Amino acid sequence: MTYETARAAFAEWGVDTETALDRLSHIPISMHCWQGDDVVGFETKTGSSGGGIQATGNHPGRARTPDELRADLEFAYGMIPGKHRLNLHAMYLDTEATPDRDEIEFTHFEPWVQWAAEQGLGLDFNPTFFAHAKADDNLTLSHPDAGIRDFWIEHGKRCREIAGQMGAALGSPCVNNIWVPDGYKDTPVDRMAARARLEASLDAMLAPPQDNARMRDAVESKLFGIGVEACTVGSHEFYMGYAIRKGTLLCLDMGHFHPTENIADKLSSVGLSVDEILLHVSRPMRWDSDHVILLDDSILQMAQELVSTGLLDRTHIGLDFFDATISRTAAWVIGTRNMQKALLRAFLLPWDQLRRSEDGLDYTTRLMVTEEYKDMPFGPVWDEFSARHDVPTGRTLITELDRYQGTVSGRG
Ligand code: RNT
Ligand code: ZN
Repeated sequence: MTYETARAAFAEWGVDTETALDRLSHIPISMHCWQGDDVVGFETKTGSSGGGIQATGNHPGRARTPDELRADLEFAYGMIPGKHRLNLHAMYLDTEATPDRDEIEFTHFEPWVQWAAEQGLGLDFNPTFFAHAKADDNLTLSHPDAGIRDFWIEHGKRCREIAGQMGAALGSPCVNNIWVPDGYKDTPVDRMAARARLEASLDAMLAPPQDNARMRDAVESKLFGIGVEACTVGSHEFYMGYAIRKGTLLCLDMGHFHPTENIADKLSSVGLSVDEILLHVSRPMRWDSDHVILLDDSILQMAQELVSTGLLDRTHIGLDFFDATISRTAAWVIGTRNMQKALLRAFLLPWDQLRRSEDGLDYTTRLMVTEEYKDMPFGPVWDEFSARHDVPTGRTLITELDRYQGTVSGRG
């Protein structure tokens, strides 16, 4: 089917595909660097990630240096329509120097900033509170030892400063997302003390004022992780309260809730209380497993909520998955495009009719429309979007992904 035929089919429902294509081209997705190297980073002394984060698999082609990671990213962005962002973690510094986490500076990230400017990418940032000897107890900002807390507070402060400079250099606010692994394997006796320490550390870290036009802080909650099954200090309630009281962004990671909770359903509630939301779009399988996102119901519902609530303008869409059993570049491309495809489908829904049915308590029509709509020709509209952005689809895309993987398979 041609794009023109598909366009006419949507027009019959009162939907303009051109408007949808235009809206989609203005939505940057923040692609996470850590899918490219299994969350290892470029520090000289690295241990395992810890904190319940685990990439599994040994597919060839893991990026071992910043240059390899940038080459892989350039290829991936070339297979993804539109202009996007890169989400960097502090442990991905690019420098000959060997600063500890409490010594990092903007200069250690300058090659990334220069490259991002050349590529027309925005940058987002994350302090790295794991994969470090001072995080081995799975306690950082909430550690009972003030010395360890201070070390991490200093790391966090430096990251905020680096994020601000990144945002200033690229003319686009850098979202600095704070996630700490802090928690307990077995039932703690004083949760309040741990949470009070986390709160005080966050307050100290966030005290230096930063310009909203340069950087914005986000806080990310979690339900549990491997090794911290009994209690996560930074729980959803903890951070939701914190974000509301302190005016930070709230980060919702789709793998950080009970498996039967619908994260899409949370947007409208959270959006009433916080100014901006950060998403970590992910696919948990039985636990926070961070599988590559599919074009499945959870992603489609997320996109629909973003569009129907009008929260798209106040939401930063970041991705958070890592699979080391498949081509890492293909993982980026597949996942990022799926997020875009979900948004496109949401833009193409006949919202007026759906809202009218719902407001008139006509749930039959609402159900008939959403189900009949599943047969609509979304594919040709997506192909048109990709063609306009010079990006292949279908079998050509698969050939390209295979070809690139062939060039990196020999990496040791
Ligand atoms: C961990 C969090 C966090 C990390 C990244 C690497 O459970 O989801 O966002 O995945 O910071
Ligand atoms: Zn996350």
